[in-house]
Amino acid sequence: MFTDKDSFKKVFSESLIGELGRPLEEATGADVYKILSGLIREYAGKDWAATNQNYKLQQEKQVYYFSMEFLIGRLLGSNLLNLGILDMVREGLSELGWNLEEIEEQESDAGLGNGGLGRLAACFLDSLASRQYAGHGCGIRYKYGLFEQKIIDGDQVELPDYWLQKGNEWEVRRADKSVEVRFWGRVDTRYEEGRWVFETQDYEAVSAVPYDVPVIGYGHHHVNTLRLWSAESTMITRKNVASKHDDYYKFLSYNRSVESISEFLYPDDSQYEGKLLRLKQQYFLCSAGLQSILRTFEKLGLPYTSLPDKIALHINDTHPTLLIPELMRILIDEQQMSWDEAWDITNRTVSYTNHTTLSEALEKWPTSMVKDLLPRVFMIIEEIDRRFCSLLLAEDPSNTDRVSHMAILGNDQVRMAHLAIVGSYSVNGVAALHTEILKKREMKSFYDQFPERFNNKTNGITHRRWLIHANPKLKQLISSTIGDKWITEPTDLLRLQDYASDSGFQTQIHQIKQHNKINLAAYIEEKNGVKVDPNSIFDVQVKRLHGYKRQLLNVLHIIHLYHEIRENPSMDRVPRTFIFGAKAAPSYYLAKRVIKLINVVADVVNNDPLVNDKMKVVFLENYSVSLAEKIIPAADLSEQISTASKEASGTGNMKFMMNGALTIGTMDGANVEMHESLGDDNMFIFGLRSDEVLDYYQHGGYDARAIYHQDPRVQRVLEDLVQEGPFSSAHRDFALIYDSILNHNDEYFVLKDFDSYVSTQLQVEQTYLDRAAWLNKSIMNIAHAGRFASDFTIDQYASEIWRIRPVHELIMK
Ligand code: 26V
Repeated sequence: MFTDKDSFKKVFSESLIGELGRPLEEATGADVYKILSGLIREYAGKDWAATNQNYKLQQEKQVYYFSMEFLIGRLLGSNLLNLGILDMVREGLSELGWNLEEIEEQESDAGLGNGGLGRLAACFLDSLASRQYAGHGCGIRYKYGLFEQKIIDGDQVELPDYWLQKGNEWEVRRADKSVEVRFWGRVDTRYEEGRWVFETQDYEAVSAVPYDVPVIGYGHHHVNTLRLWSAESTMITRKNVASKHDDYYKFLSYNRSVESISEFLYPDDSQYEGKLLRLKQQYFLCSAGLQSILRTFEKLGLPYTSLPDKIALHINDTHPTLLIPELMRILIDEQQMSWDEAWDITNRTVSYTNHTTLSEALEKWPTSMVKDLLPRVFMIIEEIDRRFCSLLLAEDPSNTDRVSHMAILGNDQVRMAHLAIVGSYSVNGVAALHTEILKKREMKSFYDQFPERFNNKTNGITHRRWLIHANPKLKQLISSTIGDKWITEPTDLLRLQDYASDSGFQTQIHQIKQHNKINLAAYIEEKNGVKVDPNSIFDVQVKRLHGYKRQLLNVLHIIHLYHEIRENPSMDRVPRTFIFGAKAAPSYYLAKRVIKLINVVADVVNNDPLVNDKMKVVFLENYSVSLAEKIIPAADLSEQISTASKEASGTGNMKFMMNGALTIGTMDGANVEMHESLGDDNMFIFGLRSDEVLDYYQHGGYDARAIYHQDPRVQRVLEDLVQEGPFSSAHRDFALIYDSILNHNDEYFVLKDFDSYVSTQLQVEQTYLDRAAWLNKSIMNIAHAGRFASDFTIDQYASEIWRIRPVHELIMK
């Protein structure tokens, strides 16, 4: 196709003419993006085919990562990088008069995820391919991704994200690989030739059509597949449409209901709601994914007893847990296996990751809903539950409390986490602290029952997207200082420790940070019309908006600072720019009030000449993967201030660290492990520890009002939320926030941690004044970030959970 810059330029120009009939001079940015991405897909196509061919020949064990979310963002840049042709293409385009970074902006973000869980799935796909594992993604091709956020008058407004409008250059529709998924109906049970036969009648059939996206690994011509399923009406139903007028309308309405299955991503991150359509989506993913996997498996010509040797099925949180009864159904009803045989295979094939201990996020489906929608699957869940409960009872006949506490079915609900644990051979948490909390508290009885299943896999991030692609100047500097080895072995970044106090190196780190800050400042001015000072501390909190993440603590500190500076305008304070980005679930009213509060505070602060040269506040709308890539490289300070015990891991914390930001944070999630590497010298830790928080939850004893009465600073900032004044008025009503703190006893301990947060922020300022000291810490952060590369995490999943090794013997181009 093309092998160097000149042949690239030639092929590119010819394709423009050949495919769009446009000469170079007349091409638009959109044309250039379309042709370029098409060429790249074709370029990777050979490797994709070769990888698949090799899997077939070697009969390699395949891992399938089932996830309702893959927050992959844009693919052009990361694909060029992983193919090793980024610089060549950038230069070639530049000689043709185009800037690659601007062309990248033409691509819509694939926002098929809510937050951490979905982005983790995307980082894992990148690492699976880059480390040459046979590991694929299995998800849903939502027509609408996570809503687009607009800020109007300070409020969040949600707009549909029709990301496919301009087409998706990376996907390939594979209609020939469609499968049928069945809903509703009733089960006929009969005894035939010595065994029970279960047959579902009068079901509604839906056609699941896969769209495959190549997942291109770094440097090895290794290309895996992300298979995203789309729901369509089946041909059979279409043919069944009689000429009768009435049936035609019935068909149209059936068609609409079918297509709604893959219509949109549920935006309610961390908040469970028992919606029928969501249950349909989950079963649709599990059934379609599993059928296509088993088709591939059957081509190997091996008995089903060898399934666990050839296939690993991983479920990302409980959302795809129906995989367990669905696999049982296929093995028993279609492969005529006995229960015990089927259970043994299922139990040795499925593994599960837990991503949260928030009780409001635990999925519990109403039994009647599962029973009606999936009658045969429900029978199997009942049987799994019956056997599990009798096992518990046999072990400890007097302890019926334990049985009802651990049962899969209880209170007319199907408890998905229980089903996931009982049906899997591995259950992992996503950071050391989180896994300990699962074992000792949230899932203690299951840990006591199956201790060998529980393990920790601390999350990671792909350094290719989050450092090499997002921060090319930093990448350049690192490579010219310690060589390129860190690119394939990220822990080699540790060698940067030797340069932490080197003033020449510090200056270069500083210059890169300034360059990134100037770029972000330009973006802020363009989007928000606010001029910010690139010499101020860029203090950043970007993540989903949730009570436990405590954006409120950050805002209360800003209000406090505002008062301090106004009272004493000549006071010597280091200028700060507070930057926020966050989407709130559309129905999470309190979270939306916090967005409004941030915007109101921003408006007041940014327009007050008394404070204005010392502080600015900006809320960047529509936080997304591509926006994160602009913000994170420009951050000085990373806010990771969740109520200890509540943030399972966090992954934003790792991205900031890798880009040289210092963290102010609680001892929560992966912050604990960051602190283990960095020590007190290189991280700002404050606030309650998780044990203290959990003890308060268990035994009570916290009184938010007492703090309000003791601390005049707290009183002042809280009264600002409800008294007529700079921040509040009749149409700026923050009484709900005030109530949540004082009348509902501050569930997330904002007041309790306020004092230590304020004093730690002062420490941050003092440190920033000493530029050499700050840069030293910044370099130490980059140096220790290699441990949090997802390549490392994936190696652990591969060897300890999935039992697979990298595939090195690929047929090369
Ligand atoms: C939950 C639900 C509940 C049902 C409705 C839709 C929906 C969508 C997403 C979720 C997932 C919430 C769990 C989650 O995202 N956890 C985050 O996982 C990250 C990756 O492990 C981790 O870093 C974050 O700490 C954790 O909050």
